[in-house]
Amino acid sequence: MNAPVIRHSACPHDCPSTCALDVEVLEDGRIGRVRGSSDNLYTAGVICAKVARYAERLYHPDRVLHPLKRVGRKGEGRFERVSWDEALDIVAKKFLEAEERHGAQSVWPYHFAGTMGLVQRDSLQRLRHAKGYSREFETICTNMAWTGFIAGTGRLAGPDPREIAVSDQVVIWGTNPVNTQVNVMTHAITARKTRGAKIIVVDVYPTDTLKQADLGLVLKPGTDAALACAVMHVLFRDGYADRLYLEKYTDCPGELEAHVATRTPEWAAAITGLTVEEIETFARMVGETKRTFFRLGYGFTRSRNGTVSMHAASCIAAVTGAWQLEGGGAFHNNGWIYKLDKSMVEGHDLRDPATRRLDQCLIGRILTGDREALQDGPPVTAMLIQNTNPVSVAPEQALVKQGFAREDLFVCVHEQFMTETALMADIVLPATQFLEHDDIYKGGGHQYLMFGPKLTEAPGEARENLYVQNEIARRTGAPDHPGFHMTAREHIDWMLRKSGYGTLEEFEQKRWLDLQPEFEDAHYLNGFAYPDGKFRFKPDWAHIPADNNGPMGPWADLPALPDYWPVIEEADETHPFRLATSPARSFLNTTFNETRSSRKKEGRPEVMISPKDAARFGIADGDLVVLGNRRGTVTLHARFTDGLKPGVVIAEGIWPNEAYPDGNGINTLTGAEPVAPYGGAAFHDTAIWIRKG
Ligand SMILES: Nc1nc2c(c(=O)[nH]1)N[C@H]1C(S)=C(S)[C@@H](COP(=O)(O)OP(=O)(O)OC[C@H]3O[C@@H](n4cnc5c(=O)[nH]c(N)nc54)[C@H](O)[C@@H]3O)O[C@H]1N2
Ligand SMILES: Nc1nc2c(c(=O)[nH]1)N[C@H]1C(S)=C(S)[C@@H](COP(=O)(O)OP(=O)(O)OC[C@H]3O[C@@H](n4cnc5c(=O)[nH]c(N)nc54)[C@H](O)[C@@H]3O)O[C@H]1N2
Ligand code: SF4
Ligand SMILES: [Mo]
Repeated sequence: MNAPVIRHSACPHDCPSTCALDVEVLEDGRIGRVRGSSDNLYTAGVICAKVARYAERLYHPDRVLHPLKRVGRKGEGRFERVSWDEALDIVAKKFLEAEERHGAQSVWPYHFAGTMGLVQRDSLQRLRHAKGYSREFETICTNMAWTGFIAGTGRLAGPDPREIAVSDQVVIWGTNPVNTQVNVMTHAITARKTRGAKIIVVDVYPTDTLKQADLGLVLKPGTDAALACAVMHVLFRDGYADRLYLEKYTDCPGELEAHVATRTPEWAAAITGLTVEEIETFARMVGETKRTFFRLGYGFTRSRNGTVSMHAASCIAAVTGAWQLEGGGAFHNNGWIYKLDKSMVEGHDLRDPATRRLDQCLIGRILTGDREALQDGPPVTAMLIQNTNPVSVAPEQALVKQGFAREDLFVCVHEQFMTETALMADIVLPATQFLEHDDIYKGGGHQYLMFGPKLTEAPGEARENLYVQNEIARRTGAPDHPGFHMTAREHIDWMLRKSGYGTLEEFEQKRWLDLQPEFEDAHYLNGFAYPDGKFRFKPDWAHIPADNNGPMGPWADLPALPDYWPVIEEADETHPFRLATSPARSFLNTTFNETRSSRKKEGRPEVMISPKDAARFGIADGDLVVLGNRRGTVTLHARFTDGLKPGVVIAEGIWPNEAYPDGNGINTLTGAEPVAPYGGAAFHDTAIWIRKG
């Protein structure tokens, strides 16, 4: 047999690393091993284990291969094979019926980031806008983090992430890159090896990232802003603040200094559960090492005060003036730099801003008829779901399941696997995986725009998202639009040309485009992205330049200056524990739930609890325990874990509901109420009680 041919792609998953991939294509056209491209400076030859073994997911015996029509009761799991034509005709008929009965807004196309491909993911918008279906306010992941970061800087961008490797100190805050974005570790370890850089990690339990740190801070969930304020207190107190920088580049340094004067390490210790010494040490390390790179993750923003925490952490770099140095500053995501023209893919000319934009996280309330969540509009009676698995990942899971069980709700799920959402569908359509279709990807955690071409044939009758979107448009009589007649490659070519990035042919040759802005821009040396060029310690919370539905949640009470904002779901006598639902290494949300190797590595659903806390409730290591709150209960096994703060428990991963003895997944416990000021779900901010099962 000949040696496999190496072709190139990009990882399509919702992971900030968006790795450049070298893919073995075997003689028979099948895919072999997947590796990280070593000539991509961010990927630098390293990818996570779950994607390295992607063939397991591609050639999985459980892939959906044919269109299916439900024959049993809802959710019973009995389907029969039908043709694509028959399936799509049923979908079109049901959508037209819904439209006739309650208006077009009773149809809710629902998607997220199962693929991050800009064509296959976002073409759903074109269908939605063409038909006037309800829009989707995409809140499940980024709202608090992005809003909080933009609050200070004015835009979602920062220093070149590759500069981590030339930093003298890397602060990895509220992210667990060993699990969630392995390349951050690659560059941080390079800095450690080549420059003796220190690595500091802030998390709520001893993650595998934290265990590698020179200083690992385990604090109570939702208290990061207190830590940030105390750090700034010390920086001002001990002369580490860069006063020239503050004067030139920030809005109100004097007010901030006066404000944090009372935010002492003692004050923060009482809130965070850290020792005064830990806080002083952290602050001193940050003060003494100006070239510090703050790599701010999503995890610490998934709390009811998460936006404030992100903003507070980003303020530290402005106090030290770390932004001025290569390898210094704060980075969260590079969304702003790409400036792609997506008007064709998304059909912007068809968009009617008056159409309601339903909050994705409120899907449970929406499907169970909550008037406020429905924005006083018609009920949702028909859905097309692509790239997401709400019957596992959405908060208020009990309501979500109740909603999907409605007999009067028609659901079409386009999927690669029989997910728990697909099981609730009336029609299931087989979807391609990324190596079976063309797409274009932008890196959130780096600065490359990348190409992911079709490299192999899809199995069975699997078809790409674009096909389904275009066919439903045609069969429901949507107004015509050139976007409905273009192939994925034509869409990519159009997007590149219109954005000033050349042609698809050139892009394909280059494999990626490095869109890193100039140093001065990336480090905001030409000013921050507000009209006066100043970083905001005091943001105008109702007018952050971020995508939003207008201010929501208790936004009017947001603290003016960085502060600990006590709106989290505090523990109390009846709910003595705080639960965070951190990411599992071998799953990506629920993707890879289906592969045997990932299932084996993750074992079983467990809750990490400190032996001391467990003893108080008569719980032994490995016992079945019940976690509960007003939203429901979850049964799973206890795992003794050292290094947790008292009263804090961690459940890693989004396992399918069915993996739990009582069929209730972890999101049974998480809440959906929008976080201020622009929404999002507080997945790591849940008060619960625990008892022996
Ligand atoms: N293996 C794997 N990789 C993934 C994912 C996955 O599920 N598994 N998910 C992908 C997706 S969709 C995303 S958005 C990214 C997210 O990746 P990250 O930015 O890493 O964010 P999270 O996964 O939410 O959580 C990161 C860490 O934050 C910690 N944390 C929780 N609450 C707090 C807090 O209050 N303070 C602090 N300091 N830390 C806290 C958690 O314990 C966790 O270790 O990862 C992506 N990559
Ligand atoms: N408890 C708890 N819940 C959470 C989180 C948490 O930290 N804790 N994290 C939240 C976050 S950050 C996120 S982003 C969400 C993510 O939640 P989801 O977006 O639902 O992510 P996945 O569970 O990975 O589901 C993606 C689905 O898309 C499918 N898919 C992939 N590619 C394609 C394609 O090309 N076409 C089609 N039709 N389908 C495709 C996959 O097979 C998979 O079933 O979960 C959230 N839920
Ligand atoms: S680290 Fe993230 S982007 Fe890289 S291969 Fe793994 S899932 Fe994909
Ligand atoms: Mo996410």
